[in-house]
Amino acid sequence: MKRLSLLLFIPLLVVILAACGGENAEAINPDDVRIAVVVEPDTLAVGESTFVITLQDKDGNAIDGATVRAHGDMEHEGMAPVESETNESENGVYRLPFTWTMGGGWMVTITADLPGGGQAEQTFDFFIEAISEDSIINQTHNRDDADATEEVHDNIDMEATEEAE
Ligand SMILES: [Cu+2]
Repeated sequence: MKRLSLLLFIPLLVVILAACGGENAEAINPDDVRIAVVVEPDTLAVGESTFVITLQDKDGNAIDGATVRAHGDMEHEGMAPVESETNESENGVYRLPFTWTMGGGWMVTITADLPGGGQAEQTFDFFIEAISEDSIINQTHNRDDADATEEVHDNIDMEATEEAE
């Protein structure tokens, strides 16, 4: 019974120490930082988008207080790189505006200057459709809004009939 209570006490102590450690902003080993990126909207097309970047340590704890940068290059030569930066985050999630200036293959390097010093970096590949984001939204809208499309067709038919007379 004594051994059991000791076993319970040790994890509790670890939790308390971990909670206190946050205030000291202990240096995080950059090799232990996990960088995850989701792009909004999820349709990858020319135009404005947002990188939703999550920073976590090796235990899955959110990392706030970093400065996060995106540097995007196309796979071919002769394009101006696209850059973006933020130091605002919530629960380790950083939102970074990013503009895809051309369709094709992109390499985006996400760099995080960590709060305790050090830098984590990871490169992600994306393929961007040459059509604009707006045209994709419009296509989807028309498909979903079948009634509106039918109305347009009705109008066209009426006009055609009038012209014929
Ligand atoms: Cu290009």
